[in-house]
Formats: sequence, structure tokens, C-alpha cells
Amino acid sequence: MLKLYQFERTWGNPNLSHFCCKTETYLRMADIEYEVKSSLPMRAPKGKLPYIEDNNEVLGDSRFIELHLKKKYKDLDQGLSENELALSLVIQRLLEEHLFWATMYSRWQYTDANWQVNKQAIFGVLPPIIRDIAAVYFRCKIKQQIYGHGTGRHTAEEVFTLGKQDINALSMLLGDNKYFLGEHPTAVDASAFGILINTIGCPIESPLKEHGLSKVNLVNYIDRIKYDFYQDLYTV
Ligand SMILES: N[C@@H](CCC(=O)N[C@@H](CS)C(=O)NCC(=O)O)C(=O)O
Repeated sequence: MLKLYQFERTWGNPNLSHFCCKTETYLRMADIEYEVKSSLPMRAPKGKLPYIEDNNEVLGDSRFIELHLKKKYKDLDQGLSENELALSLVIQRLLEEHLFWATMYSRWQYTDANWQVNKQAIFGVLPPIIRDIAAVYFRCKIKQQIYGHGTGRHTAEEVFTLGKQDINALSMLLGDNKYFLGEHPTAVDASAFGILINTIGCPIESPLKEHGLSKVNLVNYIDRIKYDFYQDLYTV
């Protein structure tokens, strides 16, 4: 059976990693059988989670995993028009390559309170001294990534100004739709759920989260997908 390697569940959500949550949501939306294996980025083929193992094939990066799942199991985007496919890609890139970084800034850099919550969630399982060393090492590394991306060069106000623009655009595009491209879940919804629940639906406080919470359609969208595809999280 396909194995999905990801962080431990936490915060009552599918995953604190946007991309792990995205991948698991695709698997569930497409009704593909899989088993979860807890892992850490240093064990992953590209040094980042998630990765999968499927019949001795090991694949890293949620975008290549998605291509694999579409080809081998089920393509959630089947039947979409060329325009819809283009829109789907554009929305995913905004979520994964832009809004994502504002949420990383919120977790790793914005306030000490957020950092403590994030640290506990990721490193809390490790023994005390190793936990602190790993936390310092990874915080430094991720802050460099945020800086490298460009987000880390802005003031907090600027980071959240840009992030709020993303939220506004996503809320406008979703409108009253059940899913981004209509009545049925497609790949963009797996991505949107993974990134939005980790923006609005997690215990990391910021003006970005507050702004997201003011968009009722986005809040309902996340709640609905969580309820429809992660019933097991409600019964634990
Ligand atoms: N483009 C990758 C991004 C994956 C990613 O950024 N994973 C993060 C967790 S959300 C990670 O493992 N980071 C560890 C690191 O950068 O050292 C994907 O789509 O899977």
C-alpha cells in the first residue's frame, strides 16, 4: 500500500505542514488507499516533507506526488476545461509559493508566542536538550529560507499586507461555490485546504489569520472539507 511520510498530526488538524495536509487531502478526496508514516524532513529524498513510497518508488514534493497520483490512481481534475486547469495552476502557485511564505513568517519569525507554539508542535516529541538544539538549528535555517524568498526582507506590516491581498483574491474566487471549481473537489481544493487551514485554522496568531477569519466563505470552506474528509479527527 502507498505510504505517506509526514509530520505527526497536531492541533487537531490533519497536518501542521501545508504540503503534507495538501497531499493527504488529495489522497482522501480521490479515495486512494494509503498508510501514514510519521517522519521528519531530514529523512526525505529532497529534505522536505511530504514524500511517498509507492511500490518501491520514492517521490518527494507534493506537486510530483500529485502528478503520480493523477497518473496511477485518480485524476481529480479530469473533465476540467483548459481554462479551469490554467486557473487551478495559478491559484495553487499563489497558495504554495506566496501565501505559504506569509504563514511561515508568522510561525517562525513574527512573535515569540507563535514561535513557542510552533516549536512545541514540531519539536515537542524530542528529548529536552535535543529538542532545543534542533529547534534553534531549524529556526535559523527556515528564517534564512524566508529571507531568501524575499518575504523575510519586509516589515511585518508589509508581509501581512501582501498576504491579505492573497486572502481577498481567494475569497473572491471561491465566492459561493462549494469548491473552487464548482460542485466537486479538484486538485486545487487539496492545495487550498492544506494552505488555508494552516493560515486560518491553526493556533498561530497574526493579522493575516484575523483577516482570513473575517472571510466567512473561506472559514466555511475549511470547516466543510475538514468535516467531510477527516471524520476521524472528530472521533479521537
Ligand atoms: N514544494 C514542496 C514544499 C515542501 C515543504 O516546504 N515542506 C516543509 C514542511 S511544510 C519542510 O519539510 N521543510 C523542511 C525544511 O525546509 O528543512 C512540496 O510541494 O512538497
